[in-house]
This record gives sequence, C-alpha cells and structure tokens, in this order.
Amino acid sequence: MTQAWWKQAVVYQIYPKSFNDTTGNGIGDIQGIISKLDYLKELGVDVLWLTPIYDSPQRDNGYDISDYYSIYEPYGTMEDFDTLLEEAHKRGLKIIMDIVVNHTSTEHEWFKQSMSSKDNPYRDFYIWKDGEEGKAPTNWSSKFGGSAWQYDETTGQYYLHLFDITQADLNWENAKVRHAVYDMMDFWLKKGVAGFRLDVINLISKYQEFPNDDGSVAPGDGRKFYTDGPRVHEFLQEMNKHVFSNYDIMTVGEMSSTTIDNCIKYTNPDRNELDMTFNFHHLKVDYPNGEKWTKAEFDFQELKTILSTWQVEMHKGKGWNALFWCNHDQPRVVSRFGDDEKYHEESAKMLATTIHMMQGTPYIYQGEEFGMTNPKFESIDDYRDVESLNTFNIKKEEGMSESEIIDILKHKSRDNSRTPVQWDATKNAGFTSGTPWIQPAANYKQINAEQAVTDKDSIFYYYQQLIQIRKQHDIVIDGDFQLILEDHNDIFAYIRSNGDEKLLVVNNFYGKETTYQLPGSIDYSSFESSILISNYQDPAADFTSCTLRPYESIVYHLK
Ligand code: TEU
Repeated sequence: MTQAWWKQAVVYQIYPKSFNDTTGNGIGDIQGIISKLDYLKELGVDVLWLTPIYDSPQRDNGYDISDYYSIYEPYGTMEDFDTLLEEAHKRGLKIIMDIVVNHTSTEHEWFKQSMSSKDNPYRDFYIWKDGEEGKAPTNWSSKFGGSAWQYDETTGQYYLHLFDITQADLNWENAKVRHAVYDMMDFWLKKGVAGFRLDVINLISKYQEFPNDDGSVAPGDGRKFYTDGPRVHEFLQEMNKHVFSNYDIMTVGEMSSTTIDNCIKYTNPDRNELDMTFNFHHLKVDYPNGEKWTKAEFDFQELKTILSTWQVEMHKGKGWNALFWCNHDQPRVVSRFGDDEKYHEESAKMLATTIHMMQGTPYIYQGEEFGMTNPKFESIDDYRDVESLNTFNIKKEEGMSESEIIDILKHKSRDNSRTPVQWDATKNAGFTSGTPWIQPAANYKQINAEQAVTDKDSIFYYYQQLIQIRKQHDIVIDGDFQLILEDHNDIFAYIRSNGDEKLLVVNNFYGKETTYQLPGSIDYSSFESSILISNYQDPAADFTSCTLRPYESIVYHLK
C-alpha cells in the first residue's frame, strides 16, 4: 500500500522572528528563510512549518493575528512569500502554514466591528457574555494568567480570551465564522502551501452553558468546558469536507490537554478530520502536580510510560503521532532532559534517536539540529514573552522573590527556545547586523550551525543520518512499538517490529555508565544484527547484554 507522503516526511519548524534577519532591523524575515533553504535541504527535511507570519500586533509573536491575508511587514511582503514558496519547491521542500483560529487579535477587523455594538453583524463572531453581579461570567482563568474574561465598556459585556487579553476567542457556533475560516484556508492552499499546523484546535468548541469551574483540578481551571469540546469533531469533519479533502496536504492539530481517545478520533483516517496531532503530556514530566512554574527534575519513568502508551495506543487506534521534543513554547530539550555542558553532543544525539525511531512524523525545531541550549537569562529585562512577563508579575505579587522567579524562568520560559538561531561565531551569532529583538544565548561561539556543518561527527550530521534511516527503512514508519526494560532506572529502550524485522533502540538517559540485560523472553539469537546508528565510536556488537556509556544510544537492526 502506498503511504501518505506525510507519514514518511520530517518537518522542520521555523520561528521566523528568530530565524535569520537580512534587513538589519533585528527581526528575522522571509528573505532570511530563503537564504537558508540550501542548509535545510542538506539536513534532509521535507517540510517547513512556518509559525504565523501574518499581520499582527505581536503581543504573542504572531499568534494574535489581525489579518489572515497579509504578511507582517517586518517579515517582508506577499511577493517575498511567493518567492519563498517557489524557491522551496525548486528544492523539493514543502511549506505548511500555522493557522490560528481559536482566536484572533483584538485588532482584527472582525473584532473591532464586534465590539462596536451589540447589533453589529460581527457581534456573534466572538463570545460575549453579561457579568454576574459585577464579576466575570465564569471563574475560568486565562492560560497566560488572570481571568479568561475581559470587560468592555462600549457595550457593557465581557468577551472570552483563553489566552492573552488581546486574543479574543472566536465563536465557532456561528457558521459564518467557520466559513470565513475555510475561505481563508483555501486562499493559502491555492497558493500552493502543503498544509497546516492548527493552533490549539481542540479548544474551538465550548460547552454553551458556560458554567463555573468547581476547582476540582485547580481553582478556576475551566479546561473541562472547552477542551475536546462537544462539537469539535463535527467542526473538524466539516473543515475537512470543505477544505482539506480537496487537496493532497498534511494537517497537524496542536492539542492542548487532550486524551489519546480524542487523538485517535482526530487522526484515524476513516473519520476524515486531521492527519496527526501534537500532544504535550510527555513535556509535563517536570511539572510536579501539574504546576509548570516550578524548578523540578523530570520524572524519567513517567516520560517512558507516557511516550510508550501514546505509541502503542495510537498505533492500535490507527491514529498518527507528531513526534517532538522542542517547539517555540518549550525549553530546549538538551538543557531539559539532557546535559547542555559536559555531554552536550552525546545527550543531544541520544534524545534525537529516542524520538526519531518512534512511529509518527518527527519535527525538528530550528537550532535543535545542532544542539541549541536554553540561554539562562539572568535578568527580567532579557525576557520578551507575554506569558513569562505576566508570570513574573503574578509571582512577585504573590510574594516570591525576583531571584526565585528568574530561576524558574531560566528553566521554563518560552523564551528559552526563542533566542536567535546561532548561525556562526560572529556578532549576534550571525543572526542580524542590527540589534536583535531578543539576545542570543552566550554560547553561540561554540555552538553554531557553521561549526556543525564543518564537523562530520556533529549533531547536525547525526540528525541527517536519522532522517535518512527513516527514508531507507520502512520499519521506522510501519513497525509496531514495544517498550522493554520498563523499570530500568537509566535506560529508555524499545523494539519496533515489522514481522520478522526488528529495530532495537537503547538509550541511556543519564551521564553515567549503566548496564542492561535483555529479558529471557526476548530471544533474538537467530537474527543477524547490524548497527544503524550510534552516538559513540565502537558501540557494543552484543545487544543482549551490554554496558552503555554516558548518554549512549544505539539502534540495532535485526533480521
Ligand atoms: O500554544 C498553546 C498552548 O497551550 C501552549 O503550548 C502554551 O504556550 C502553554 O500552555 C503556555 O504555558 C499555542 C502556541 O503554540 C503558542 O505560542 C500561543 O501562545 C498559543 O497557542 C496561543 O495562540
């Protein structure tokens, strides 16, 4: 059976603001992406996902869109975008766009109309409610801190914003909203983009009763009244019918606090919704009791359990996973689950192996391919992200000391991944000739793309090799997944199987030697084995019992 193309693809995520600046204004731009296409082709990825490049007041770096049909001016023009598409296509690269339709910026024309009066035709494009005795309509909190409702004096009602005050939630109950979204999607697909990443798409359908949250999860949580909501599958099927089914594209839904059952529904091809989903459960293993704003070790056993459960269950349900460690909302993985100093290279490669040998479509976030780290900013003046700045103020009001808050932000701020791509060892990491909108990490002289492409043992070429392995061995795409050595304290090991063909993937997650012995129930003595990839010279040939060096990772191919 021929596979859908996106099952064999590897996606590279570009956060344009921090990618490459060609004009000297300190902000990355579309021409900057064009000038790095050869580099990306060399890496071997197939698809580029651009985070939002539309016109926006940039309160949330483009996730607050004020016009879906135009390009944010500092990034360039629509002509630049068309050139990017053309140049990408010449190199066999596809481009997918980020679609943010749970909300728009309050500077979007729809919202301006909507807020102007209760009988404006756009009023019902957003979610407006009366207050309860001078208080917000419900006790739900915004994901960026504070109430999810904002009072507007013009009409004396509140509007819902699950994110920033300037990100007003669209009312998906209104068919006009839905069709305006479908038209907009058609506009981009007709240009030749290869699909979409759909921002927090599982939040679009709200329970229409709008009840108060009883606080059983957290005070004023509210999530149960809009996450994977009552009509979300219906809306996605409608979207698929009106838009996706008319093109040969890929769609990936970003799912906030979702469940496996729902993700199977979103991605089982028989249901005609989406192709794959991002979920974040494996990236909450360092949130003790669900609290992000703490400094905590990650729970390794939980990480193994979550990732393997998603592998097994999605496979069973004929769903499809997006595989990733990093994106523009997450700290750098080498700083988070690896060692960004002594074992920088070994741990970055080991983490890459762990994800890339699983079933699903892998995503590489800009700079991950040569091991970019958290910048460890010491001062609040270095932070730019609205969520980090809000959190700083809220925690300070709650009485936490500034140094304690900074210590947490150093680990958890979204800015950890938003520093400029470290292209070379020149000023500003070669990102801009001007003043960068956010400072680069101080280690750019040692860790940068130029250095990586001149060293054949670099993290960059390791990623290149992982991508090639995926292209050469169907088992990486089709094979089923079995976690082994479940209780091992240091090792994340699994077996992929396609009939009599196996991949045995062993990863030491710690900076010390460790040993393992395969359980007696796994007897591969009749198999011929070869090593597909490893992050050390001379990996052990005997896979049945061996000693792994710090962060060592080995992939055995057994036939
Ligand atoms: O993120 C949605 C989301 O729920 C998170 O990953 C969020 O950033 C995190 O919970 C905050 O702690 C998406 C985008 O990726 C993010 O950049 C946007 O800010 C957000 O939606 C709103 O559009």
